[in-house]
Amino acid sequence: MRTETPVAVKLADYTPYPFDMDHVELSFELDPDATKVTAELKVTRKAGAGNAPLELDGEALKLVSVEIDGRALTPSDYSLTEHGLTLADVPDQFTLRTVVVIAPSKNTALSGLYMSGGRFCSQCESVGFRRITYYPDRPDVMSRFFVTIVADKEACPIMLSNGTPGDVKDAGNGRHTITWDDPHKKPSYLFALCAGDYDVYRDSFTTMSGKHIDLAIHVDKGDADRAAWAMDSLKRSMTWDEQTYGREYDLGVFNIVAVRDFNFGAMENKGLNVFNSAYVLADEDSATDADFEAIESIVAHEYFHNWTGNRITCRDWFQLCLKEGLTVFRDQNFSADMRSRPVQRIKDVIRLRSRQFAEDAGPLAHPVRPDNYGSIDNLYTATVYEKGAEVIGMLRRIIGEETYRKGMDLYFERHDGQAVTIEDFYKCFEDVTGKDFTQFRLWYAQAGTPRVTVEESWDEATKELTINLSQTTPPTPGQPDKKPVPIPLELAVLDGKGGTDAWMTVLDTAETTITRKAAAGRPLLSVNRDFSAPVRVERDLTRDQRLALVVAETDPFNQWEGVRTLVTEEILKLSEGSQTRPDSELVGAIAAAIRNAGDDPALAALLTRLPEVGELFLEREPADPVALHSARKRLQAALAEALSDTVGTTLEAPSPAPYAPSAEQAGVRAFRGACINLLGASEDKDARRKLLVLYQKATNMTERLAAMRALTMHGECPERDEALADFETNWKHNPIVMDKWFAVQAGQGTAETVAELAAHPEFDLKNPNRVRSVVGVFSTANLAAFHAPDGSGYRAVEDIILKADAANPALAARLITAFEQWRVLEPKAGAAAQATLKRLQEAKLSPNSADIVGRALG
Ligand code: 0A1
Ligand code: ZN
Repeated sequence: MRTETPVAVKLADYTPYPFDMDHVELSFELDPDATKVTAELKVTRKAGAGNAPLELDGEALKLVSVEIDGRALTPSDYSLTEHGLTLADVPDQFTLRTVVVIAPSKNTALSGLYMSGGRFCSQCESVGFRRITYYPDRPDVMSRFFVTIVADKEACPIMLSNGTPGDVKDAGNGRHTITWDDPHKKPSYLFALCAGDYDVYRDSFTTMSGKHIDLAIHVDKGDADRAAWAMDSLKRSMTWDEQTYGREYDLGVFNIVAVRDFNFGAMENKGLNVFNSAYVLADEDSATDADFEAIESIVAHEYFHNWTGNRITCRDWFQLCLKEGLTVFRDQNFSADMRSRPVQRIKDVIRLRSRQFAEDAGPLAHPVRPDNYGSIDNLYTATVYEKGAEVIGMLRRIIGEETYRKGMDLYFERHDGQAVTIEDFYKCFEDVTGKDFTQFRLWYAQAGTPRVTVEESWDEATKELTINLSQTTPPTPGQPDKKPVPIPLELAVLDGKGGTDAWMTVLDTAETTITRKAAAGRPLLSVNRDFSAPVRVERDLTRDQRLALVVAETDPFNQWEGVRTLVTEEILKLSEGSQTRPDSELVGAIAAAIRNAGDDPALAALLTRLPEVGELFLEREPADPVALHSARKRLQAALAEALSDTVGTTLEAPSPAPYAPSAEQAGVRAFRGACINLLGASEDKDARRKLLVLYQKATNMTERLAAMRALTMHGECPERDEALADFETNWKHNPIVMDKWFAVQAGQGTAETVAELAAHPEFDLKNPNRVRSVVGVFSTANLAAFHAPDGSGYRAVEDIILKADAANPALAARLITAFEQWRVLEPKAGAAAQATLKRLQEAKLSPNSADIVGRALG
């Protein structure tokens, strides 16, 4: 049976909820198979709301009873559907009491209340609360929540919810109870409940006004020590938000719970953040530097939501970027302050370009603030998050840091406790600057990545460089014509001796011309420094001009970008056959740039990393992943050869000891990892043996994993098999580490590898991390195999996606987005991808997956 794609919800249809619901009492009698949820809602009709009925959302609930002011209702008093409960005739003020029963143990969608590792846990954003009780499950209905939990003492010694805990009391029959009171009004999506037996890592924090906060991280038994880094990250985040935004924490307790089965990275529930355990647990033995870095940034992200998301929330889900774009911008700046700003910027841009630019160029393109959606879970996109963050970055660049802070202060003061819109946010900046941001807000309304074309000419007589800048934004689904957007471009003219004349211009028309005087000879022009705007810059430069620019460049981001552009052009030439071997002069220049960056090993590591196949998709149509992969490998091998001495001396030196997850040490290990990776690409006969030794001698997970991955780059060989077998033996009891074992193989192998991994006894369709480490990695990081022209890659994932969809629609829908680029692929793969999407469309899909498939096919 074929599923219809969901009906679109439109921003233009927004109407306020006709009732206030300012006091909510919930009571949970926890039982994995039958949890009884009693909800008492104090309801008041809003002035001017007429005689609107009371409409409550509800899904997968078993209704036991409904009462108004203590009077039991009969089914003829209400209308009950699979989406909710409607009471037509209600007084202006009353207490509604409902009792429902839910089955957390059967909840495989991981939305609402579910079980993970034998413990209760909830996920309510965006629309999970309606799977817990009947309620107006929308972010503009804000209430004070009192939550009582009754649970078995032995199974659930710890019972958590939002706010402040009351005393634990005996409830008879081996059960106990607690009531949590959250004094801050909140929407239902920020509700959370976790209960079970945990080990707890505790600490405390004193805020800038001297308030004491109890901090606790709840993890699996035996894992408490591995929460130390997450705790350290949390305390640094709390300090940073005080110092950078003047924001103090506002409850006496802050709890984090780590769960193994989770659809996303983490969730910012008020005072009770729930995390995917992969983003909490770390130690040198089991976690890589990338893991430590991810934990630091996700802990910060969720904590920062306390102000940007919780204290001030979204009026409706179209405003999602109001909290997400802003909070990503905040966490990126936190990470930049904790580590290296240029390195952070480069990593953020790699992520943006590989995920968001691809999204913006395909059938799933949508504005940062969409004006309609089919399935809300599918709105958690790179565009909303990453492009949303870039837009805030441009705002700050245009108005300056101090004014940005004034605007933010006003936003916090004016809208605290409210559910607001992007317009409300920009009004604050209009009020502090006196400027009009109407045109700037086009960044929220227009999809597609703007292209900026740069042309220059030099007048030797007047010593003037004339710069012509023009912009266009390509058409995207439903948006054929685009208007010019304001693009802040950081520019500089460089004299080649370190002299830099830098300035910023805001390109807000289709085209403009600027002239710049130079002191002496023709300077070199540096454009979009620090990636000041999320655009594609097009310049007609020769290879030698680009090389000269790399040498003269004084902006670290653009130095990296210059090398990146050269490397990209080289891979494209190799993949198209216009060149058969990597150009030795170019390879030498790249190797020199890498050696010169030696005093910043993190930057050197980034220079060593060639663009992934997916990033090259945007450069040419049709994209041929197999040819791109092979070209990339050839360039990598040439680079490995040119850098063999550097690789040798780097890896002969010992790894930093004793281990610390600091940025300095991580930088050193990043370069060591880059060298290990070059050995993976190396045609040197001895490379495999060297890699196996590196694997065996590694003193930390970063290098151990890098060596194992590099061995898999060599394909089937005894050394690879030995490393994989050893890793599995050592880590089979640690699911987070085993995810890496699955991911390494999915990232390099073929369709057959996917089939083997899916048949492994530890492959678990119900665990999102495990499914992502196989299917997600294969389809996004192993594109030559995924997009194999014979369709084998697609067949390998199709069945898994269908099975996953039956259990967990949000997970499956996300996996299907890997097919979004089918139209730009070379004809054979393109046709096979399209055929797969059509088969999926004919199958019985969840609304989430049907939404993606329908849009992808267009
Ligand atoms: N607000 C979270 C992300 C998140 C969104 C949806 C989820 O379940 C459907 C879970 C988490 C964040 O930005 O971190
Ligand atoms: Zn977020």
